Amino acid sequence: MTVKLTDTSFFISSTEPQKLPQSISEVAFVGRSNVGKSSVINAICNKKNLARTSKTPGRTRAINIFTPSNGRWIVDLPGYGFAKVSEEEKSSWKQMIEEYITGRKNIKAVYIIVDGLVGPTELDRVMIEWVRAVNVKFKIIVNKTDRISNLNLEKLKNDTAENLGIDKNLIFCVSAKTKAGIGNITGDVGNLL
Ligand SMILES: Nc1nc2c(ncn2[C@@H]2O[C@H](COP(=O)(O)OP(=O)(O)OP(=O)(O)O)[C@@H](O)[C@H]2O)c(=O)[nH]1
Ligand SMILES: [Mg+2]
Repeated sequence: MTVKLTDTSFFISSTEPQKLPQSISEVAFVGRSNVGKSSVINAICNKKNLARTSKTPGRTRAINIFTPSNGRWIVDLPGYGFAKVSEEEKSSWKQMIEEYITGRKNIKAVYIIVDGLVGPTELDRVMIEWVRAVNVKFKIIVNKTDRISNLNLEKLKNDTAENLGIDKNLIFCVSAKTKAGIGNITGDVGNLL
């Protein structure tokens, strides 16, 4: 069975992951601040303003949960690595993200979004290592491909796979702006949920 994402609506927002109920199934989106987590969620659900997006990094400050169908969750997490946030706030976000991910029985995958123009950063590697260590499945989304001149999707996928030392099949190259490649994520999320 594949879950359709077109009727996704906002469910709840929380900064206390330990108080969240369990879901039937869920997927979460993580990544550095401003890489387009909220934009990708809007794109896969084909909705403009489901998740709040912003030009200013640090927009999403809580765990925001959306649901395409009762008990099935799409989870937008705050971004990591935003320099302008105080150390205290950074560490509280880190704790919130880690507590959330480790507390979920039915999490099917974490999508780690990286910036197509910047490429994977040290923080992204740390995140990958961490989700591996806690035994949660992950996939990589390379977003903002519209900003890459002379885009060669096959090469981008190969280079990213090599760079991160992971299987090519775990990588999606997309643009939340133009919607290029977004259907593949919609399908993948629908299948996982
Ligand atoms: N060119 C381009 N811009 C994008 C794309 N996706 C997102 N953006 C822009 O990037 C900025 C950040 O997008 P968000 O979706 O708010 O990013 P986020 O990762 O949720 O950010 P935080 O919640 O602050 O961590 C916005 O100005 C978006 O319009 C894309 O595919 N291409
Ligand atoms: Mg966001």
